[in-house]
Amino acid sequence: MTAVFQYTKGMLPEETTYCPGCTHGIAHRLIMEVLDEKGLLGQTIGVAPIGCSILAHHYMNVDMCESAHGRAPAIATGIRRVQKDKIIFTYQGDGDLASIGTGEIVQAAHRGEKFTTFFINNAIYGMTGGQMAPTSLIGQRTTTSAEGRDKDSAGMPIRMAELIATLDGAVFVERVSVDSPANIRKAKKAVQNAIEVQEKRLGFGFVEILSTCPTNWGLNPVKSLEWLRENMIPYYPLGTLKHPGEVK
Ligand SMILES: Cc1ncc(C[n+]2csc(CCOP(=O)(O)OP(=O)(O)O)c2C)c(N)n1
Ligand code: SF4
Repeated sequence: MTAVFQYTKGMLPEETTYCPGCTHGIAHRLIMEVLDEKGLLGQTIGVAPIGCSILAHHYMNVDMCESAHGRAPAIATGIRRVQKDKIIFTYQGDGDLASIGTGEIVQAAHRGEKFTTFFINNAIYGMTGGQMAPTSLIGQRTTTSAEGRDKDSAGMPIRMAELIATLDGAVFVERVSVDSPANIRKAKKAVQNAIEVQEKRLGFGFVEILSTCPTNWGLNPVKSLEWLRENMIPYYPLGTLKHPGEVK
């Protein structure tokens, strides 16, 4: 019998703390599946963020390090300087990366640090109860924007992939989504390409993954996927923004 689906050795057999329908789990699985398939689990060091994925090191079967809020790129930079042979990645939410850690991610990309960042954009602060994030959409109701995000007081939602793509040190930048099987397959391809870029040490790699937060969006898992598709993708267009051309 042909196996069509298998457990990946990249994930530890732990029950996660994620809410039902949260797509953090899909993002974890994709990254760890790629590392498993490439035989890189034993050579990888991940840096976990503050946020709902703070316990990513409990779930991912690679060496991992925890970082203070937003500081994962600085830690990954330090690890890269002393661990030249390793595959290194950061895994960060939008509050972590696009708010408190904006300086760290911009400077790491600018320097062309040779690691990969997986940026989970769920347009809200998940762990702390649903406050507005820099990525929350105009009109989006959050606990700190009860009437909906207002452009005049909060600015427009920040498009991190576009911002990072302006920096010369960033060589691979792609935005993907995990809202449907087809998009999940494309997301996996982006993860594969980003890791290949790092294996070749071409420069900084950034994969933005549009994700859901059913709990703080106040929607069930299926409606959350629809909300992502109808509201996030039009503002955060999917696709490759930067590609070094040396990977397939
Ligand atoms: C310096 C600092 N400021 C604020 C916090 C509180 N805090 C913890 S998680 C979090 C939000 C995380 O949101 P995000 O990065 O979007 O991840 P998600 O939980 O949505 O996956 C905040 C504000 C903190 N831990 N440290
Ligand atoms: S609060 Fe949101 S981001 Fe956090 S685990 Fe629950 S659904 Fe996921």
